[in-house]
Amino acid sequence: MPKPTTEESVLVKKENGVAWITINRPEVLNALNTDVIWKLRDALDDAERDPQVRCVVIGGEGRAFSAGADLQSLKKRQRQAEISFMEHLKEETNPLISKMRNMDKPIISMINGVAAGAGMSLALAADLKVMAEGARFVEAFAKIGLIPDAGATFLLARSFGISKAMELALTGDGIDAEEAKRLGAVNKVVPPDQLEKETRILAERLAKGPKGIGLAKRAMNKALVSDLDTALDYEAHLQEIVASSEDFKEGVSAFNDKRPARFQGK
Ligand code: T3D
Repeated sequence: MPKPTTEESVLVKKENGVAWITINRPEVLNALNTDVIWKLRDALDDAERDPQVRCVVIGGEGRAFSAGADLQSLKKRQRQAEISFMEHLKEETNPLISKMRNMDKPIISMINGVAAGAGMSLALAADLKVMAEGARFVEAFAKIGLIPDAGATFLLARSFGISKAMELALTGDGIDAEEAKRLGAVNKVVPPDQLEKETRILAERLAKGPKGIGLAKRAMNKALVSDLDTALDYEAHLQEIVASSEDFKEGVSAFNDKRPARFQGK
């Protein structure tokens, strides 16, 4: 599929080892069109390659995180009969979700407001979630006649438990931040005016972490879809790799010297 280019629909800034990636279409609650999806993928590819970046934050500009698929451009594409959902998902959206789960750097979603449909999937695909009080998830697919996508069928039950996940998937209903936290789907719920500060504290802490963080993410995600023996084998394999890292040497030295470790991510 052609890779369109529009300026500024996704903003990226890098500070103190953290890449801040912001969807910037506040007038449509950061709805996801093809352009945004490609730009998110580019931003993640860049963050993955950049050795200075050791943690990523994904957020939304304005009052929403993301309202999911852009229903205006979807309607236009339906009218022009140029939409193959399967092609779009397989070639554009699915690789974005896979990249988030598979890259060896931690990703935090900073959920400032509503996260709906594929926007909810995007938020849940992150490794850690910090959510503002008053923000909410809306599993909007059923309301417009679609099934959950962008990884929702995988992520919902793992985030909320199967009963709530099924309820959300079949009704298209929403769930508020406090309930999402109670069910274990998000890590922190904070007052809106503290959201960026709290996210920054967490992100910069992870950005100072050891190389092992990325491999821990990989092992945890693999274990979600494997049996115990496979998980044990994979842990042993990755531990062998991380045990020869500079950060492991530094971690042990720092412990013995009774000082804080200074990890380099190597
Ligand atoms: O890559 C892929 O395409 C993957 C495929 C994904 C499929 C999906 O994601 S399906 C789900 C698509 N999303 C939705 O169905 C959600 C639609 N939006 C809403 O239900 C509501 O807007 C919200 C619950 C998210 C928020 O409600 P509220 O009352 O806070 O805001 P609002 O007044 O409805 O929206 C504000 C504006 O944003 C409004 O525009 P206007 O009237 O001010 O000019 C509205 O049309 C626009 N907007 C909201 N959501 C979308 C949108 N424009 C385009 N696409 C949207 N999804």
